[in-house]
Amino acid sequence: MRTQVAIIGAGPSGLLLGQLLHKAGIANIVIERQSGDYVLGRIRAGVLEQVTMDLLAQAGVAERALAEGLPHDGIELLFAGQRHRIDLHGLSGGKRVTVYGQTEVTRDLMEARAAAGLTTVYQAADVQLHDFDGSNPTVSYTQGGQRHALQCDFIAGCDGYHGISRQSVPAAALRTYEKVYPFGWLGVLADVPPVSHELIYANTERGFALCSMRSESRSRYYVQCSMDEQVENWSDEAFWNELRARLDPQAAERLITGPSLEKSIAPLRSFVAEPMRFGRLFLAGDAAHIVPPTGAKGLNLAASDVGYLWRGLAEYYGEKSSVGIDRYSDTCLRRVWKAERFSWWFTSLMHRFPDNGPFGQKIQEAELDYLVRSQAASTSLAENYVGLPVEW
Ligand code: RFL
Ligand code: PHB
Repeated sequence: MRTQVAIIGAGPSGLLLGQLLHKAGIANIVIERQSGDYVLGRIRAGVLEQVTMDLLAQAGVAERALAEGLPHDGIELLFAGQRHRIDLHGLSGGKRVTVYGQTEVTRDLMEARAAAGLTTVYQAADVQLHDFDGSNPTVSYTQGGQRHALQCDFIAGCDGYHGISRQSVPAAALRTYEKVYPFGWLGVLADVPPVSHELIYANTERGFALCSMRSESRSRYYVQCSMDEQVENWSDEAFWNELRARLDPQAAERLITGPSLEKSIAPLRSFVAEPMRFGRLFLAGDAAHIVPPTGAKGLNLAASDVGYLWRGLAEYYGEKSSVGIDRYSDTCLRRVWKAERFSWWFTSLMHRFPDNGPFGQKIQEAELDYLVRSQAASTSLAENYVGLPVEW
């Protein structure tokens, strides 16, 4: 088998890249370890920047996100018992975000890929990458008990943090940066109307909480928890009680509870691998970098990586120029590090850290107060939250 670009991973990065390359007339095959249903069962991101929406439109898959996604012009910060609105739209010169689940983005991309008749190999075991430092890269994998080899011009490693692509790069060629946070997020998805029409990020004595949503009738809530906790030990009732205790009285009263559709604990991590290109292998999305979810940046960064990679590859095949792919890593990393900084900062500001101490606590309170009283500080939050500009 041969294709132009072999894409490892059918998450949002891999599927979006596949669709954009297809639109540019570039052949590609996606190789995914799991089944399609398994990929769709993972509940993750919910907030899309305009840059991500624009890329979905360029890939021809924005119709449902535009029709069903909820445009949000602001977020609320809750601390010291009071909510404060950050006017994202007003402070960012008219930008907004769209609340639309990653599951739905993935579903739309899968359907578009199937409709275009493009090949996706699901349940591919023991995926291995070969010769990407030479001119004839190959991807091998086992499916249905048989070993297959896929030859290609380039490999796009879109296989997430635990994927094989980054691990295939010789350790000496890779520099990694990592920070692990001393807590996780316990998340619940439920078919109940959201407590408020905008997202609420709460810093409380009991820890961080986030009220998000997927639609007018489906809510997504999170509470900061210790990484020693077991999800099985959290009944729905215990979760709702903990969330309610972290809200202001008005929100607590409005909170509608119901059976959870999904409940999970996610660790929080900051991670970057540099560079994002090795010969004919490109890393994109979570395969190259992880942010803690507080700033809602993970999926959006994955999309902007893909935006650069797709443009670089289209230039390579169309104009026979390798300028775009040669600049890929540096250009992506400039945006990645700014999103890393923002996600780390917002995480540090909104969570209770076991080792913060009374001085750290007072500094956090002062910064929160400054953030909502200073237009300069609120503007910086808004500018980052809606998404920093891309360089294309
Ligand atoms: P994914 O989604 O992990 O997809 C990678 C795919 O690769 C497959 N794979 C392999 N395939 C073949 N061979 C192998 N050896 C393979 N190993 C793995 C996997 O099965 C999978 O299908 O990475 P991708 O595409 O780069 O997408 C990244 C996003 O999923 C991620 O950044 C976001 O979900 C992060 N995130 C958020 N991002 C936002 O922009 N806004 C948000 O509001 C937001 N909220 C979140 C989040 C992540 C969370 N968790 C659970 C980490 C909330 C949470 C709780
Ligand atoms: C979500 O809806 O899952 C979500 C929203 C905002 C975040 C993180 C997660 O910052």
